[in-house]
Amino acid sequence: MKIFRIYLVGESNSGKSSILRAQQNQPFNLNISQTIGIDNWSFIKNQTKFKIYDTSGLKKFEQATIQGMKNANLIIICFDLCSNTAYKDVEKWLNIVQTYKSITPIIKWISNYKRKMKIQKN
Ligand SMILES: Nc1nc2c(ncn2[C@@H]2O[C@H](COP(=O)(O)OP(=O)(O)OP(=O)(O)O)[C@@H](O)[C@H]2O)c(=O)[nH]1
Ligand SMILES: [Mg+2]
Repeated sequence: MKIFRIYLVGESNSGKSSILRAQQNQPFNLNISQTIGIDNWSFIKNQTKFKIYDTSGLKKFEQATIQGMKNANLIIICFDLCSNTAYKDVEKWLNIVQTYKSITPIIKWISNYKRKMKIQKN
């Protein structure tokens, strides 16, 4: 079976684990704990195993994230659009990805801004 590895990267608190929880159809949780190291979760579709790696945004795990994402087929840079450092954060991760990946990755930026707005209104 083919394996397709997806890495969620970005600063701590950018919402990586929350995006993964949404993918798993789990309810939103404001008290979600910080990721330690790298978690992974997988599903099978079209005879392909999709493995999603939920990395920690903490500085002390950055090297582990960099080593892991060298095997990625897709890297998703997550950021918190409500943060005034969002653009800097994305730039930092873009630089890391471009420095350490030997091939040009497909990079997708995800913002869960709309969901944030909805929650803040309630
Ligand atoms: N209001 C709101 N809060 C969110 C949203 N997404 C995530 N959060 C909250 O932001 C905090 C951080 O979310 P996480 O998903 O743990 O962030 P993370 O990127 O996995 O963080 P690390 O594991 O430390 O790297 C948690 O309290 C979440 O509940 C959102 O769309 N709206
Ligand atoms: Mg997390």
